[in-house]
Formats: sequence, C-alpha cells, structure tokens
Amino acid sequence: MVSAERGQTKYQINLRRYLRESNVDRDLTRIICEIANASKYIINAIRTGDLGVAGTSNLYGEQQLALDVLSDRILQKRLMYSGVVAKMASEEVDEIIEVTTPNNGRYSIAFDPLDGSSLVDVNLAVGTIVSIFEGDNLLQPGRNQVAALYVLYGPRTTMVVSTGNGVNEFAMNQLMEFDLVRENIQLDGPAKIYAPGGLRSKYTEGTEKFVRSLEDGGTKLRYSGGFVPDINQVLIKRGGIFMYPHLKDAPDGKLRLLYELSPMAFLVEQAGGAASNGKQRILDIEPESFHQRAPVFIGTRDAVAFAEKCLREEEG
Ligand code: AFP
Repeated sequence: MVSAERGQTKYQINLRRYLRESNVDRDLTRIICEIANASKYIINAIRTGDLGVAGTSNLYGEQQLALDVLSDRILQKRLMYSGVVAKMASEEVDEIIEVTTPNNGRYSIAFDPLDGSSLVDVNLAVGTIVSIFEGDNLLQPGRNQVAALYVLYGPRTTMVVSTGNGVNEFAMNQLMEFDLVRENIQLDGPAKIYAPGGLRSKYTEGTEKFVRSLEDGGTKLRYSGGFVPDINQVLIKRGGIFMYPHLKDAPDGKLRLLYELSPMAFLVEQAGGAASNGKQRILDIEPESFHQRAPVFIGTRDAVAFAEKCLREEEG
C-alpha cells in the first residue's frame, strides 16, 4: 500500500508495477496490462474512427456499430496475444471463443468491448467492461471472479480495477500509460446521486416508491445513459445508486449479467457497496445462459437495502 491518504497517492506508480508490488499473479497482471494496451487502440478508434454502422447485428438483433466490432476485434487480439487466456466471451459475439495457447490458458474472460457505444456519436463517455475467472468455466456466479475492471473513455481515460483486494483507479498519462491516482476507493459516503435506467412510466410500484424516497431525501438525478460513466460517478463520489430495474414489460430489465452486472458488482462490493437484482445479491446469481439479463440496484449499501425493502413491500 503506497497511499499517503485513503484514495490519494503520493508517488507516480504505474499499473504493471502496482500489480507486481501487490503480488498479483503474473498471468493475471499480463491480462490486465494487455487490456490497458488494447484501450490505447480503442481510444484512437473512438476519436478518429467510423461512427457508422457495421452492417451486421449481434444475437440480440441489435445493429452493431463499426466501433463495437472494431473494439471487440482489438480486445480479442490483445487477449489472445497474452498467451494465458483459455476462453473468451464477448457481448458482441454469439459463441464462446476458445483460445489455443501452448500452456493452456489459465484464465477466462467475459467482456463488453464498448458499452454505450451509441453515445460516442453524441460525444458522451463510454467504456469497456471486463470480468475475469480462473479456469475455463465462464458460466458461474460472479462471486467466483478473480478480478474485474472497466476502462472509461471520457475527458480523461481511466481504469478502475480490483483483483479482490480493494478497488483502485489509474489514469492514462501523456505516454498512454496508466498511473495510480486513487487507491482503496470506498463507498463510505451518503447516496448523494441516483442514476435511474429505463422508462419511469414502466417502473413498478416498489421501484417508483424507492425513486420518490430518494428525491424526497434530496438525492440528485445524474444519468448519462452509459453504465460505465454512471457507475464511475457513484464510486468516485463515494456514494450513490445506479438502477436498471425490472420493468412492467421487461421483468429482467436490460443489462447483461455476465458482461455488465457481475464485473460491476464485484468492483462495487470491493469498495464496500452492494449490488442486487432487487431480491438477490448479483454475485450469487447462477447464470443459465451467456446472454442472460437481470434487473439491478447497485451502489451504496443502505440505498440498495432500501430498494430491496420497497420491492418486498410491493410483493406484500
Ligand atoms: P447501448 O450500448 O445500446 O448504448 O446501451 C447502453 C447500456 O447498455 C448501458 O450502458 C446503459 O446503462 C443502458 O444501456 C442505457 O439504457 P437506456 O437507454 O434504456 O436507459
């Protein structure tokens, strides 16, 4: 631990050195550093690339943007290059990608290469979300993850990562390397902000009661439409809640368990927060399919507990 004060650092220490000095497994360090390398190319694509459609659609029937396909290809290539990956699952690809490496990869990775890609067109922040498991089984509860991270492409490019021993933030410097900027981030403040996904007219009674109580309590609405920037503001502001609840016409909400919810739940819990589908801890959900969706309430522990209470009352 190099910090002078919780969340602040007094030395410039880069990502690879920090992971090494934190005794993170060598192969896991290699994977995280390869994702850092991939993000350099993804930024370039975001800044200068084709904002049009790719002319293909993913298995959800959603039109893929050229940026989705390009970011996916960049990440796949870097992860294969790491030589320590057994299997990959991408939100943009229908089937599991088996990776043949000489020493049979030790880790398996699920990722959303560019979450919120439709926001690039309107110049809002977007992100890459990554979930890492040891072994070659990706269809398991999120509590078994060994690491999770996101890269946020905003005014600055940052990476927020946990390998199971707290959550740290790194920022990209002028040499496009990541330096530690916040260590051991904690969700120890009040929930000052809330980010409500989905159409409010489709909220069920319990969710509506929860949102009203937040507003009555003076909690401010802060929603960008991008999961990564919205979670990042809850973490960095040390308090708040993001929700994409079950809707009257979508009982499973919108967000995907493997690629979006599990990794974010791992990070938020490592920062002392909580993540629930309204009834159950997100990290305890046994996934039935790679593209399973789930409702989510994620952020400050008390706020998540209150959301669960409102939903229990809804069921009477
Ligand atoms: P896109 O990738 O289609 O832009 O969706 C982004 C996202 O998956 C997630 O980043 C947001 O939190 C959520 O969907 C926004 O959904 P709504 O537009 O329905 O609020």
